[in-house]
Amino acid sequence: MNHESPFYICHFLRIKLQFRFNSEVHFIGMESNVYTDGEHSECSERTVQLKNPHLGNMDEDVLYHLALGSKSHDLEEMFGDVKFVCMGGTPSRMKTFAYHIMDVLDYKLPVGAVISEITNYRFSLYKVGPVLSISHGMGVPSIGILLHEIIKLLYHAKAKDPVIFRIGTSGGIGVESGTVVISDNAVDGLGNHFYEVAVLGKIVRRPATFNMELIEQLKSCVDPNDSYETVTGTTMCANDFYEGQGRLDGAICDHSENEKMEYLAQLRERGVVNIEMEATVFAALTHHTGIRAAIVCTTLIDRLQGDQVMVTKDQMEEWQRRPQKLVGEYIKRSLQKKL
Ligand code: R2B
Ligand code: URA
Repeated sequence: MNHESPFYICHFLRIKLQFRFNSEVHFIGMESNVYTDGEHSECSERTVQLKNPHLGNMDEDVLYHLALGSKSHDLEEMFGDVKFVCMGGTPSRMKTFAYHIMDVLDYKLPVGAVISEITNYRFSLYKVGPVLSISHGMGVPSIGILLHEIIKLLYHAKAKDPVIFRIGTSGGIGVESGTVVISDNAVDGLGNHFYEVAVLGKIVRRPATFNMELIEQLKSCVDPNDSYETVTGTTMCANDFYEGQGRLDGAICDHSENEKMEYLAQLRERGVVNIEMEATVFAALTHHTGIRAAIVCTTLIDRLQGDQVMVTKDQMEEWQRRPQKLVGEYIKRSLQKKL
């Protein structure tokens, strides 16, 4: 089916964005600096915890980059059923993923309908049943902002025990291009296992930790008939695509080819399988708020072979679908309680 066909154009799931600033938001069940909704914390399924004592004093929480608000929108009505949030770099990939999830969950759109963005102010957001699919842009600051707002969104929506995935692209080290990597560890460009942020002029460090049970569950969803490998390993999160990943092909470069190869070999020895640009903050913010989360990336290049990403459009599309297939399978089994 051509989802973009004019015959299917109708604004399925489109929600008009309105901001109102005059009703009240209540945060219930305040306990030290951890916030849970008392009504829901007794359920077997957990609601999201925020780690911010100030939010309870605010009338409205404006999720500015999502163009949503806790008073202007009925977030519980809109997102209370969310069980999975899937993030990826580009709007088009996340739209494709939304359609993939429709197939996986056997969702049928009414005749004449297409999936449409709920919001596309800074990030493109789609919802298919219990699955949110949202683009995160490039790099730690961009996904960091999105994570703050998505975690608050899940909190306001009273979502039960949601899982967050990043389905992304990366550069591999010593693995064939197109290999899928499930991150079991995240390090920054200095090899630190934490996410570092300057707060009030001081460095605050938060452990970049993944949920091992979730990783094992994902591994169990790997299709043994796949024509490519799916591996587990450490992901290095760089703050740059060029110099920060040791490339020789940026506009500026002060290191030699030998130095680059030595550095990549050292990374490989320490268990780094791939390099991307979001893993530390993703692991740290989800871990700090007690949300299960995982990163599944495809590799677009083996960095031991070169720096330039030279992939045909078809190849790129096929490789990008690989993490989507794995996460889609996880979602299906999870909803069928078959994990
Ligand atoms: C992978 O690809 C992007 C850079 O091209 C970046 O967002 C990442 O993590
Ligand atoms: N994304 C990255 O961050 N690095 C690569 O080499 C490829 C994709």
